[in-house]
Amino acid sequence: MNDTIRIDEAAGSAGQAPALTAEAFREAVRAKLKYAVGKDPSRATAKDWSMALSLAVRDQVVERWFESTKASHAGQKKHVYYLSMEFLIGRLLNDAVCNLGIEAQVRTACAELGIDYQAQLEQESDAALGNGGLGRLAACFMDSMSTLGIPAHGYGIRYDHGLFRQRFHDGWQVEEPEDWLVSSRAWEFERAEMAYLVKFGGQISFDGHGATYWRADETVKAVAYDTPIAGWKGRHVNTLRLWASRPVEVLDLGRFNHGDYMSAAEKTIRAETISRVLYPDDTTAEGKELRLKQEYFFTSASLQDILRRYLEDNDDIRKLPEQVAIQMNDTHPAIAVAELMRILADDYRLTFPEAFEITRQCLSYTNHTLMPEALERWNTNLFRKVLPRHMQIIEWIDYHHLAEVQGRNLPVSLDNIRIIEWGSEIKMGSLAFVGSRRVNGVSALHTELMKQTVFKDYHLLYPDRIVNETNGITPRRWLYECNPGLRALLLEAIGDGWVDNLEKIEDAAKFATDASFRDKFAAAKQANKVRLAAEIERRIGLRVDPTALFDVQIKRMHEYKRQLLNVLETIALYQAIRRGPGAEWTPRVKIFGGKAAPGYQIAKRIIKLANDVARVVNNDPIIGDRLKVAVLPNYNVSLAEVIIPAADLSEQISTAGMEASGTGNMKLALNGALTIGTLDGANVEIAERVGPDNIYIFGLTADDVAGLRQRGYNPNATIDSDPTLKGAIDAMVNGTFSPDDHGRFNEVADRLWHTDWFLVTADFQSYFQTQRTVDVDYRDKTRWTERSILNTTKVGWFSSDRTIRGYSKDVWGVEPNF
Ligand code: GPW
Repeated sequence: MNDTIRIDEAAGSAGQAPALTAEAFREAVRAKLKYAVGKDPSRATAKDWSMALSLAVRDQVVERWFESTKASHAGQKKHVYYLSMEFLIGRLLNDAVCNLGIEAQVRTACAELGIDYQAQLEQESDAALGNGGLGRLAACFMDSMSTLGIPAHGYGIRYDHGLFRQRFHDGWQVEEPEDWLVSSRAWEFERAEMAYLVKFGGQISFDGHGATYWRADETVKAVAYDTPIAGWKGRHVNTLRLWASRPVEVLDLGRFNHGDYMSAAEKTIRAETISRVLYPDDTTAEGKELRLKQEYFFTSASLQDILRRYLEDNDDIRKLPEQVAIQMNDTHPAIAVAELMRILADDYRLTFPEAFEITRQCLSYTNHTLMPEALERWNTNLFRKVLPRHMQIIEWIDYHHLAEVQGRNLPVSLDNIRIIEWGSEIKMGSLAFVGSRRVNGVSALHTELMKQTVFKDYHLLYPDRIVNETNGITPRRWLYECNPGLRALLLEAIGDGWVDNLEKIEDAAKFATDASFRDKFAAAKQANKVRLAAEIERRIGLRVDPTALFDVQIKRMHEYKRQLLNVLETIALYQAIRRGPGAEWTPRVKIFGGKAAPGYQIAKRIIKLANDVARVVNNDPIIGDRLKVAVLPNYNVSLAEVIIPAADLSEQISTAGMEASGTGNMKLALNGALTIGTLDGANVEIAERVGPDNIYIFGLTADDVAGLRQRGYNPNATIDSDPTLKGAIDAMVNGTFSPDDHGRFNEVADRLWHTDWFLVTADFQSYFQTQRTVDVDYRDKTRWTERSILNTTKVGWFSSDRTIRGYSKDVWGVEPNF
């Protein structure tokens, strides 16, 4: 049965989305339900329909995918490879439908089949193969590379279990395994024949004639799973290739036949463990053996695949850099430096100096943090045990690099540029830097700090290597798809040029003073808030007033992101309202969402604090609708898609100098939220673009923070001199929010009193005052909407399309096709 759909070839060749009729699509879904899912309509569950629908849409994507692959081969252009431990993709059905421009037909077909499109979308599980910003950035980049027609592959790990599901039990975070594969399989193709061997451990020997042998003591097979990623209008489709780890032999038959069933399966379990789970730590490096194996596993398989593809059309391995640009998303794939050298030297018999030259022309490295606890270091003993050959290669690189530098007579400290520190730890950031063509930061401020701090000496040695590529977000998912109300308004006002050229959204800035546009803009926001209010009630049973100010902080729970500052302000506001309920208050709903790493005790306690505060505030009859606190469990991409369009105020309140960029800040501003934030990461650039009247900046600058920390900050005096702050901290420890356990937050308070490394107390007053200005400003609805429109229309520069154009030019040396 041929159940693919005839596409209008004339339209297709013009680079436009081919026409697809609703009837043809409806029949395709019917056929999928019957022949691929194996169900009769009368028996089909919602999941069955959703699968049939996804498979029918997938066929549409596959058509363009083949064309793109053929065109890339024929074009013989340089190919981009994006290596990332994390891809936080989220759901794919609506994304594919919107990118292909077939939403109308799909909706009509669904209606005719008697199924609800929206409900179908919610059947799909959220592919959470990432922790937070870094993984979501990789997903936005995949979207943009397809949209720009850049031939590219994303490479990562096909974890059986992505990021844990978060539940609250009595306000405490509880982690549960998630099972995305149960319903997301519709989008991937297993490539059983695309498999590579990856070795670990063992011994190295030399034959005396220049050949090196690595006799490993463990070998696993990396099997490819491909997901097509369609760009805007389906003009180009790239591949996300994720590797699953499998045993080389399925079963130890010898042991099995001896009745030793358990140990017969042992190798299988050992091998499959490598791609079993995503490490749930965000911006903290854990020096665990399994993590190292995961990093090497996907990097090695990806490099083997890259070289195989290169050699299909080329025969001179030395010309690899002309065809191949490999991006390392942070240091997680930094072992690529040693692995590519190993392959070139040991398999292709190039000398180390030759191999090193080629390697550093192919690879580039993106740094996403300067926080010491996040910079990966590997113990040399562990490393030598798992990757003995790579240890030798890294020792060679370190030695030769130092020798090269010593000859240059520059004022750098050799200790600062060593890759192997004290002979006992490998600094992966240093390895990545030395092995790269370009190294980039992710916002202007962050790149500047890279040059001044962590990579200071390297920057002296290689002044052209560090470049800035400020992060961006895809306007397809983060406006067109998640905010249909605003999308429709923009389409009506300025057409659709902004969808793949987001700076055009500025054409709508002139409507900020147009009363009728403003009303429609406000109405779209209001509808989104009603939708979110319903979701809040559904999830946590809390009723909120959808006309209140929606104040949103959604991101991983981390001390440096300072959810605690927000909670303290909530407490202080609660106390103020209680003292004077008759005053003029601006009704507010504080919305929190975010997971804490399972081992991050203090972050988990702050979640508990937020929940305890929420319980007390939400049930206090004196407070009523003046203040509500909604702590939403299991924040993920899909929940973000509901929260972001509904936000009025975006909390970006990290300690200045600590958030490399942030990307939630961009998503919220694009959807019309005003930012309250510090001059940190990309907030600085957002402020430049929206202008000082349309953003609330408060607190210490990165320079202030550095100075204060150097002088030694004493929070005591600050707390004692600010009764509002002191009142809030006191309430935290006197049992107001934890009557069952007065001591529950003692440790949190002690940290504030004694060290306060993240300078929560230092910024409190400025933050609290700024929030009161927000209260007053929000009451002027006309003016607020005007400023909200100016946020939406002035942040077009933060499209990930712009970011990818930057990488193409400054880092990869490729030319976008669109
Ligand atoms: F530690 N980021 C993240 F730098 O989400 F590797 N996970 C991580 O493990 C790291 C960084 C790492 C984030 C940054 O914290 C955020 O500021 C940035 O916007 C994002 O990466 C994308 O660049």
